[in-house]
Amino acid sequence: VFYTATTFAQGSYAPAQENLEQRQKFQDMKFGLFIHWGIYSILGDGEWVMHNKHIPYDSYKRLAGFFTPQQFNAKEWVQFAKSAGMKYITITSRHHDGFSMFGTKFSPYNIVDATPYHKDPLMELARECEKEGIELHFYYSLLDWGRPDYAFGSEIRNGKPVKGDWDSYIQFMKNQLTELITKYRGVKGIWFDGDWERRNVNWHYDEIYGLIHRLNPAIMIGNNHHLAPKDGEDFQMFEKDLPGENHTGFSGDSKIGALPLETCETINGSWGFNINDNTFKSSKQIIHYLVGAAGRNANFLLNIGPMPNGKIQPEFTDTLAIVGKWMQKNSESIYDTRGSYVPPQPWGVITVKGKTQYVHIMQPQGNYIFIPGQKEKVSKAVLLSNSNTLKFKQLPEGVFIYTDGIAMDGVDTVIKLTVD
Ligand code: JFZ
Repeated sequence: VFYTATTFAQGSYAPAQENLEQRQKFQDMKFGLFIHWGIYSILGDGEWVMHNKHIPYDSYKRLAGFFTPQQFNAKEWVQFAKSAGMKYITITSRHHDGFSMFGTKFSPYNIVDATPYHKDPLMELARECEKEGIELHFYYSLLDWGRPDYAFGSEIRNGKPVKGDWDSYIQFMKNQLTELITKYRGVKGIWFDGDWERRNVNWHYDEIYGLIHRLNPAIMIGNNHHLAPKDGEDFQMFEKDLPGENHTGFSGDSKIGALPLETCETINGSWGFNINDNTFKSSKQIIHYLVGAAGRNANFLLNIGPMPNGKIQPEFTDTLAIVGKWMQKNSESIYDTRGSYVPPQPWGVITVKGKTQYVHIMQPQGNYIFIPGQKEKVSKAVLLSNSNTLKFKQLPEGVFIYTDGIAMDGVDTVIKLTVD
């Protein structure tokens, strides 16, 4: 398939052909693993612990001396993602605490130089991902609580913090992003975050995005700024909200645009490891989120916070094993699909792949469901689970599908429609 640049053109950024192809691949993958892991994980109180507990930067820095994830095993993480049915991993390369979880020449405050571990887990992950056909994306924080050139807390005037050295900070980010893109072969995306902390500063996105796309035109750039997509971005993300929803209150400006969509959500209530968070979502809730995202034409990036020793807690592995089993039976209704033009219904959503439409009934309604505004003529309706045919009636205003007498699935009853 050939996608012209104008299909997605916005502003002055003209995505390269390999970028347009990557956007299709990105949308085909549908399900990814988000990982928040850093020296904050040691305290088991989330990735904001330094800020929330008012820990001075110089005290917080000592955590690096205790970071020895002896049980970290890239193979295990990649297999964990794969067996859950995930196709990509987005991991924190550097969060707001400013600690680099990768080997970098541009800051001594990194996992190779500042911890007794002395190894680069992101390099191991990159190699393993490439071997296993899993895509790797890097989360990268624009906000930095500790660097003197960023000068957290400084007043902003004329697009720059009054204190610090803004030019030096921007250059630092460019240097690190160059490392992340050129040294970690196979990286396919950069997930920016922290813009919202300094709304009136000049982030020099034109230069930063330009640099990334020069180094690798296929790289998918996304930014958790909760605003309309900016020139140079390749996908639009929604944090803790399905596209079109606004539960968090900060997706207010996030009108759905023309770019590929992604929504992220946590497996419990925390991004980074939180030893006191037992608000685990059920496998059913996670499957519903995934299906709900797919029906809204979006990827689902599900977050876990691994423990400081490098292990993933059993509550997460247990839940995702169930999700993986569901995917083994139902993934044809998820991968490579796009959301239907029929909006989400009280009973669920529809995903589309060519002449096949997958009707996902997540909230059974009684003896039938109604698909309003179904345009294409339906020639056949079968249950995905056993291929049994279902009765249906098509009217100009939509299609009735009769579900009486069929065994409804407790999670998601998938009906496969063949359309003309
Ligand atoms: C950010 C991070 O602060 C958080 O630690 C995590 O990495 C998450 C994925 O992203 O969280 C946000 C982002 C935006 C807002 C609030 C929290 N916001 O716009 O109010």
